[in-house]
Amino acid sequence: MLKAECFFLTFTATETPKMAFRKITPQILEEFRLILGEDYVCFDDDSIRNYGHDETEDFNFPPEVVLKPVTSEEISSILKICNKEMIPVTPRGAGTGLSGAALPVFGGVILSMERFSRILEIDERNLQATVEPGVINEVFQLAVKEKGLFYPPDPASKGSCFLGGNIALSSGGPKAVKYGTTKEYVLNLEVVLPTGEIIWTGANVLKNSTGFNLTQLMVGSEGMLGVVTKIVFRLIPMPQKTIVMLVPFFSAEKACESVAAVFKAGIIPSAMEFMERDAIDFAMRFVSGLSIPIKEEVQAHLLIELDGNDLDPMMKDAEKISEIMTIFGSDEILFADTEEQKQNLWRMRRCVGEAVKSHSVYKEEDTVVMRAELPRLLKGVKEIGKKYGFRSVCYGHAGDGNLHVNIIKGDMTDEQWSSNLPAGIREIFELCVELGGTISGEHGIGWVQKEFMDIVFTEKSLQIQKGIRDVFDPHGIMNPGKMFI
Ligand code: 2HG
Ligand code: ZN
Repeated sequence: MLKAECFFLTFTATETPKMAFRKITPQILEEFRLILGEDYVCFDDDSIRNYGHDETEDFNFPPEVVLKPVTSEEISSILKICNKEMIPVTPRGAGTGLSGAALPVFGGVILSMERFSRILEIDERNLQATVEPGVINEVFQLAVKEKGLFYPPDPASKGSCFLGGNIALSSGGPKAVKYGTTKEYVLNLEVVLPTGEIIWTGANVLKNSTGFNLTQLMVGSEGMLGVVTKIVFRLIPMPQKTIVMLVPFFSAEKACESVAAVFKAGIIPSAMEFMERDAIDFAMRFVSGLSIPIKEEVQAHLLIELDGNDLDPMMKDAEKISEIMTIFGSDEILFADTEEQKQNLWRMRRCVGEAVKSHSVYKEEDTVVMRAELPRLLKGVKEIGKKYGFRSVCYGHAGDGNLHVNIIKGDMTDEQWSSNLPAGIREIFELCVELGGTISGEHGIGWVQKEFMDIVFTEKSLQIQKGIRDVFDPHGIMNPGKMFI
């Protein structure tokens, strides 16, 4: 027994082994019921199954219990118990994540933020809003749009993802190329720490040079440093007009090459998306009523959007873009004439991820490089695929240099899939770093990418990141098993 105890003592919190955690006892369950009420302490089969997965491959890890708090104080009481009793806690938003960040890999508590669903204030005087983390992204966008205001971050899952999850993963989406990602809009956060204290990380101001930036440290921390319970966002005025164009190319690499040329010409589109031929084919088959004529020899498309309030300069930019596209061998450009046509083109782009994944076992990589290196990244991905025998479908936010690489199992054997793939993925990520990039642009590290963190960070850098986590979470109970091996 002594040896076992010594074994526990040699581990630091960031390497918390499963055996360091304890099971939830009936007494602890009773304490949770006293805090939340019977209805919000769930361990029925459906809850255990439904809250054991997110949108990452087919992983499912059963939690011991699903807790549904509605106040910061309730969360504080829960975390104090879990911290004392060494019970792992996985905070969960809508479960739309793609890197396994919300998987309860050590069982324990799923802390669902679904009841934190209030928009607390839209401050039109200061162009700010205070919301709870369980508000759906698009619900918030539409609420501020009614007041002529704009919250730009728009992940593909905006119709279902929670703002709290967008904070946890530092989510992006098509509009990031002009407006930036979630982190650019976060001014202040109320956070319940793993040890139960409730803090605000910053202030509701646009400029802040006061102490370390705990607000930005929380963004992208994947629920490992605490539970966000209030968010103060900055907002901007809503642009009134858009132009949307779908540009076909006979070469996918040429499509990628044309991207940097648009920005070099001084134009910043509000979206610049890339879809390989397979991606658009999958999408058109996946969503009914969405079909556009595509020539046999077309290999890729760019979906480009311009926004603003004055059509004249926007049209001039569109003409300039058309000239540039022609230089890179584009075919005839489709301009969406009506709002409905624009919506349809966006519906097609937004369903690509789901459409591609519905076809086969897959591995999704969220690669990102300097924008002008996109052609070399795409070429490299295809060469690595040939070398290891896997097919990929590529699409994503070309304007950000953020390419989603969906590796498709197809007819690879299980043996090939499990033995070849990690080496192939590692080569893709090494290429990203070679091209000035990194291994995740917006989906995060979570459970599925943690083995590749050494490609990007030195041991010292990883040690510092783990040390920061230990300061926030000395017992390693918050979302354990994520981001670091
Ligand atoms: C997108 O850009 C999203 O479509 C989802 O980031 C990507 O599901 C995916 O592969
Ligand atoms: Zn994306």
